[in-house]
Amino acid sequence: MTVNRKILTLDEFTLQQLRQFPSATGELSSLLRDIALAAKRINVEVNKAGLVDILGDAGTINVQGEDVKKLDIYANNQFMGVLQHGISCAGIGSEELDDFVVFDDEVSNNSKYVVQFDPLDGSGNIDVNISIGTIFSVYRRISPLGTPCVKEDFLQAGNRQVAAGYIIYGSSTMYVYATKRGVNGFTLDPAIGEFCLSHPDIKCPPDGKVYSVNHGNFFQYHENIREYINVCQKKTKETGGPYTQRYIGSMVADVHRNLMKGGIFMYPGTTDKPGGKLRLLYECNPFAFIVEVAGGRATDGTRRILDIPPTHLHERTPFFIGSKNMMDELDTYLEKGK
Ligand code: P6P
Repeated sequence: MTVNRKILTLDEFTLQQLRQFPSATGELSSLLRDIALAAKRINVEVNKAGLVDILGDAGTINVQGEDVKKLDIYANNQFMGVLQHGISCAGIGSEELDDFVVFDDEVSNNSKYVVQFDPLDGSGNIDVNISIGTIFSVYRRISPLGTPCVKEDFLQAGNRQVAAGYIIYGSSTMYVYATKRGVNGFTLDPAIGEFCLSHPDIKCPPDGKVYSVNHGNFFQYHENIREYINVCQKKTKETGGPYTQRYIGSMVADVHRNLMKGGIFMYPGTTDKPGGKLRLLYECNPFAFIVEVAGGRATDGTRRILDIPPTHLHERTPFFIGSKNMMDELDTYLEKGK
């Protein structure tokens, strides 16, 4: 008897994927479900941020030197909690923590994966009700099973990711994750408290009409980038435009929109921040993995993001990501004068 299930929950989907690989241990599926549980708990708090005293600064400064919002801490602790008490994760790296955390218990030391995450990206937007998000990246550890994970487990290039994903807390709450087999999106159904498959096999359109960049930094960008931005503004129907500029200061929301509808997101280096602002390990690598699996591209302006060898946990990189043909056109400007 075939069971007709029009709407698959995340649990059912991951188990369905697992059944296709009888030799799989189920650790990755379990890890993805653990992340979903933490996301559901965070979603409850995000949705009532204006109603309870969880809003506003926690009065502390994080390793990035930024005011830490109480939700940042709550979100960080939720992810650490589910991962530490699961069966799949040996340790974590987080935007909110100075160094990586080794769980160092018998089950964790025998777990195959380590996870990097930004628990609540765009948290500066919490107080003004703009969409925010969680970003995560999963690696198979390179240190021997049965021992505590080590720093090298967290400093692998992005092309070694096993899975990556994000949760966007917006008009609805969506959980999007990629493995090498594809990108799938799940929308939270509050009625049953489950993420349900709503966007199977997401593909990034090869072309788009949206460019996302902080124009306030325009005169701090390299001249080749300024030239490309001017080209975006001059696009006509005849040249694949007109383009629209959309930038809401929350990367998860900006990149999600461009992934779904086509577009390009840019956070270039500036004269103030030549190395860029965004973090390689837990912001750029996960999105680069997701967008590449969906057919798009991601670079630092010169190198493929996924090929950059990390040197430390919180390193920054210039970041360009989006529709393949838009990225290819951007490259023609970035290569000038090289
Ligand atoms: P700016 C949020 O703080 C964030 O890390 C990303 O989510 C966002 O895209 C970017 O910074 C916005 O930075 O300098 O343009 O305000």
